[in-house]
Amino acid sequence: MKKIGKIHILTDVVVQTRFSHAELARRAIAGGADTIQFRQKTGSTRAMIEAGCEIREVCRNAGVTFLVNDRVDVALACEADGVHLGQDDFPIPMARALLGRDRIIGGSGGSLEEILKCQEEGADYAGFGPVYPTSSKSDAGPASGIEPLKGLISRVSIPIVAIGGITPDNAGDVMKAGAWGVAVISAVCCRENPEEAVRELVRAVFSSG
Ligand code: TZP
Ligand code: MG
Repeated sequence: MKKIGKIHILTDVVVQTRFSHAELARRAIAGGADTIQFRQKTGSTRAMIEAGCEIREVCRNAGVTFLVNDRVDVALACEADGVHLGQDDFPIPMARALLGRDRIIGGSGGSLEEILKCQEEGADYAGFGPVYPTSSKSDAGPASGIEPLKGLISRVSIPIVAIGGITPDNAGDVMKAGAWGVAVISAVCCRENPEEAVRELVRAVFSSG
């Protein structure tokens, strides 16, 4: 059974430089994160594999799902539980051929069309966003708000993870809109105490029903 968690924390060492990827993963898991997505856009492949393997150990010891953003090769090298692929990344069907049936493949989209494409191509879940304004992704489109999120959830069958500007204050609203879970960068990585930030998110997500 694939474990697609509800609290996806994306590790990021650009929006903050105090903590390494593995340290962010450790703190997020201590706060209750059930999925860690390793997100590193620059640097050598070797450094990515080293960081990825370190996070994999942290996640494996805690029984937490470990996904790699963008890089199917790094996911394979680190024996990750899966990958998260955007519209311009590795094509989902080709990733599936390499990763096999059992690993998790998440897709990303900012519109109903893109999310339906992820579903048709065999994604296990899709990240939809930005739902709220974000400064963590330079090429993110305009924020959708809640209504389009709700609308698309009624049209797709795979779990939808909301992303973009998610905080403990609005996480309950996206869950009420029908999201399976939330994915967060700055509201955790940039907080003075990332562990406490995840605890607040967990409370908002699980008390929204
Ligand atoms: N995809 C859509 S918005 C976004 C990504 C990766 C950035 C989310 O970051 P934050 O800081 O949680 O808004
Ligand atoms: Mg990507």
